[in-house]
Amino acid sequence: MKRNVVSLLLGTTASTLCLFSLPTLGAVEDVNFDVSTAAPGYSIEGIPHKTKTGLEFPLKLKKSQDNEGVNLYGKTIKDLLVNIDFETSDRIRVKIADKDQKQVPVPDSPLGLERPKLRKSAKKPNYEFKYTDDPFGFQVIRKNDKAIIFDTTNYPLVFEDQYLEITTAVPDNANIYGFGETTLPNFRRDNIKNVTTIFARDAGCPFYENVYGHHPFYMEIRDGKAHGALLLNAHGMDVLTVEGRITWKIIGGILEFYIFVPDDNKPNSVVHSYTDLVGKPMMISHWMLGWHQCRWGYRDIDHVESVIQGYKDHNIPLEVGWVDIDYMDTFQDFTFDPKSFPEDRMVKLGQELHANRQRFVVMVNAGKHYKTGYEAYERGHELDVFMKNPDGEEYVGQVWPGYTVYPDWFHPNASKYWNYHVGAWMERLSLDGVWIDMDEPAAFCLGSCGTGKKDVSPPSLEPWTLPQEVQDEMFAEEEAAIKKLETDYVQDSRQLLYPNYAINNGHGNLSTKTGSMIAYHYGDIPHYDLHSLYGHSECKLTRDALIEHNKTERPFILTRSSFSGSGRYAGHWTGDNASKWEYLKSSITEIFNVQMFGISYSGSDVCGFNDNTTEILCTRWQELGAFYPFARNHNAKQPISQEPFRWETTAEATRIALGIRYTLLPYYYTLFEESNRLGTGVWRPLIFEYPEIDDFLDNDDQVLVGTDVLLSPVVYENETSVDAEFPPGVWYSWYDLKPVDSSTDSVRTITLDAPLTHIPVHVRGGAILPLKSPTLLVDETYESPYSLLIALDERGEAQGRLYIDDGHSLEQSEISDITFTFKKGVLEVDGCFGYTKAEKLDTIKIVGVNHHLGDVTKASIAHFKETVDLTKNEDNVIVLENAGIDLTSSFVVHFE
Ligand SMILES: *[C@@H]1O[C@H](CO)[C@@H](O)[C@H](O)[C@H]1NC(C)=O
Ligand SMILES: *[C@@H]1O[C@H](CO)[C@@H](O)[C@H](O)[C@H]1NC(C)=O
Ligand SMILES: *[C@@H]1O[C@H](CO)[C@@H](O)[C@H](O)[C@H]1NC(C)=O
Ligand SMILES: *[C@@H]1O[C@H](CO)[C@@H](O)[C@H](O)[C@H]1NC(C)=O
Ligand SMILES: *[C@@H]1O[C@H](CO)[C@@H](O)[C@H](O)[C@H]1NC(C)=O
Ligand SMILES: *[C@@H]1O[C@H](CO)[C@@H](O)[C@H](O)[C@H]1NC(C)=O
Ligand SMILES: CC(=O)N[C@H]1CO[C@H](CO)[C@@H](O)[C@@H]1O
Repeated sequence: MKRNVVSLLLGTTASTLCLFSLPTLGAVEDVNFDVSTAAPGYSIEGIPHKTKTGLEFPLKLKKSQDNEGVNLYGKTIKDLLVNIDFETSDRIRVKIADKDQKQVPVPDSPLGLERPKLRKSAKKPNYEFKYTDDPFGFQVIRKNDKAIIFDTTNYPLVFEDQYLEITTAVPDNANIYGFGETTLPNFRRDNIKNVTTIFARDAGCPFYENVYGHHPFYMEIRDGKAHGALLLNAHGMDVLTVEGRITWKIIGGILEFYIFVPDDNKPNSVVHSYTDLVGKPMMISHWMLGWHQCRWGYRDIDHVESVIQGYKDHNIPLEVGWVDIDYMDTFQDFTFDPKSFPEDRMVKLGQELHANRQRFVVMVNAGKHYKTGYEAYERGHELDVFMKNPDGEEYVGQVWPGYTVYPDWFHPNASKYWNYHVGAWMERLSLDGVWIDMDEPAAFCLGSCGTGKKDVSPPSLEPWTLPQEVQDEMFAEEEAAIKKLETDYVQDSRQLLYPNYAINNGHGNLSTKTGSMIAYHYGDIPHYDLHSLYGHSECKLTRDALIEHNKTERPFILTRSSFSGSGRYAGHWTGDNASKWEYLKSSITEIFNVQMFGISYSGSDVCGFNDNTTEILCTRWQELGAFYPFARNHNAKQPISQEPFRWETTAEATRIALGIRYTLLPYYYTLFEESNRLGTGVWRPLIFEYPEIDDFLDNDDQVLVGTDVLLSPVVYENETSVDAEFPPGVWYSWYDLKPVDSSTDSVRTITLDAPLTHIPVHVRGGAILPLKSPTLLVDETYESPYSLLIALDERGEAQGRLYIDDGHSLEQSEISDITFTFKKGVLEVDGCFGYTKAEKLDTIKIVGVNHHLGDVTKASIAHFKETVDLTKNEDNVIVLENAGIDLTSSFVVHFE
């Protein structure tokens, strides 16, 4: 569930109107896109000296007339220290920090980011670093083509306690991707004049505004070559992408840039380098690849059971049953609604799902009811783990149960607290994972919630539904209370509640609808400095708690809020979108971004969260959603039901598309292993695989699953065909195995038929895909023998890979990593065969044989020294059936 406040206004005419208007931010016109030319800048003091890993030198503020350009929005910091670290051959760090170390960087801990401990500087870096002394500026130059990929030398550097500004030059019309989290229709950024605000926020996906996660990372593709940069900073910021430059305007912390320059200049390698730093995406279990069903607003447990039955009755795969906050007793974590979701029935539901080899996941929220006698409050209070107000009392927000307190994940007792609650909860319901929500953290207070409200009920559980005058009054009261706390108790010299530089935050004031900026974390650090790390740190502690509970299973966590590196702990859904065509389309962009941020297990709510879906929209969405790395249909409370079996066309389209997904399970799983090892996304934009092809720079309508499967979905209303772009080479339709076109050396745009229940899917000539025979369940599908689809390229060759392990254990003692190579009529199967459980390969299908293997009728399997007949039931395709080969050692098959 979840969602922002605007979404709850659905059903009123006023908000319905606003749902259709794209940018809702009144403040956009107020954004100052200029750079601060008045700022005096800094110069290097003395001679830079070498460190073990690079260079270090102090900077001093330059003199300016009458201090002009000083204290623009905060207090100018005069003395800085620069560290340049040549960390690896493809990564350089440029850190500009205040000499006194008063500014709060991202903590060097798993709750922030564990920085690598390096002893020496990279031997042969792919980059050069240059700087100017007066004023100080720097450049990073890519060695292999001398391109200046980062260049601050012609722009001001501003370093104040609450305002930092830095700019890099980029080419006009630069191809920039990333910066988030924000919901965008297009993957390639608007680089003419745009702002991306980065600050974790509970908001139902308004386009162009900041939403749940904080990811100050981008990639640029220039002349077919890619590089990337992360500004590791957790403070609120505006990133201005303007013709010729990128400007960061940040309200705190330090400037800590990591610039990624892989030697092969490939986009995927940039993601690889980035995730070397922030952490690789978590490895998933087989079952997590199955289809998930959820809804906020299931009336009672019978309703949930009827939905699960509905899937069965319509022969649609369902792997995981989910329950949103509805099951809770007055929305309190770790409780049961005694009437609609009694504990015994919930326990039984978990047991039934397991008996049917399905899985069970429920929601847990961040805020805990501030109520005497409520266990999750009392225990946390005893351990003293909740965030504090400046007066030392527990900080109070408001979420679904009423007034709430918030665990401070930075507190030393937090893991003790969380391990207990999460562990006990998993045990009690025999859950397979948890869904953590409202972890921005969300709070419903209109201004900011106050202090001392234990056992008190708020004026309304949904304050945004009150008449505007009442809301205004509450806002004023809340603001007054928080201001008083600030005046009476806060020692900080900064303006934490209302910093002078107002980032373009969608909710306006920073504390609105989230934790107060003057709530405190352990070590007296104001929320102002850690806000965007709340969800990330909760993910880390939740993962620890799940592992503590079951030390052998891969944990399952789905989170709404995230930070750079959260992908190592959790998956992410893109939040509370709406059942609208724009959101079906933008889900592609969002998933591309999130994949690039290192969160491979990600998807959007299929058929849309808010608003009524339609049969056609839901059908198209199911078709595409069936291929999301994380695939779940999820709905809000008010809209009409949208499970895929509600309409026969939707059911039919879903059966077809999920049939393909389940067939591709070994391919997906192999991609997830690669992602876990290298960082690369499971879903990729075409430009990531074909960076030299300019046509793909702004293609965000089509999706590559890995390198070999191309989706060309219908994402526009009423369309029944797709103009799909195909990279050079042969591409075969998944359905009839016919090549799309014979031209092989250029990009082709081909109009594909896409009647309502059909999503065009193509396989790359040159690929070998490991497949299974689909059933309604993942485990059962996995029990079927493997088959191979060999799609020949124009030379009659193909390659592929298959990763096998037990599919669920955290540590694997046996794995197989198998490579398939097809050349000149011979299939060679090689690699490592550590997984000893017998895995059969039964069918080998070769596609595109006419030019290469036209007359072949027999195959001999060297390993078995026998010859088998081939069938040729379709033009251009030959099939070897009932091969019965054990995938436990290398072998060769000759097609004669
Ligand atoms: C950002 O770009 C989009 C798409 O071009 C545009 O609709 C939006 O208004 C721009 N935002 C600003 C602040 O200019
Ligand atoms: C952790 O909890 C214990 C037990 O309640 C308490 O005595 C201790 O003060 C807590 N630690 C901190 C750092 O608050
Ligand atoms: C932010 O807070 C200030 C001070 O209380 C108030 O005047 C202003 O209206 C608030 N802005 C928004 C967008 O809520
Ligand atoms: C961990 O989970 C697996 C799979 O559900 C189960 O088989 C195993 O018994 C669990 N281990 C413990 C210690 O609970
Ligand atoms: C959704 O559909 C229901 C049932 O047809 C209708 O009552 C409701 O008003 C619709 N909601 C919206 C926001 O259109
Ligand atoms: C789609 O078709 C319906 C029914 O003919 C029509 O009402 C709607 O406006 C069309 N939508 C678009 C985007 O053309
Ligand atoms: C629930 C919902 O629709 N949320 C947002 C969806 O996007 C529109 C358009 O950007 C916003 O106005 C809504 O608030």
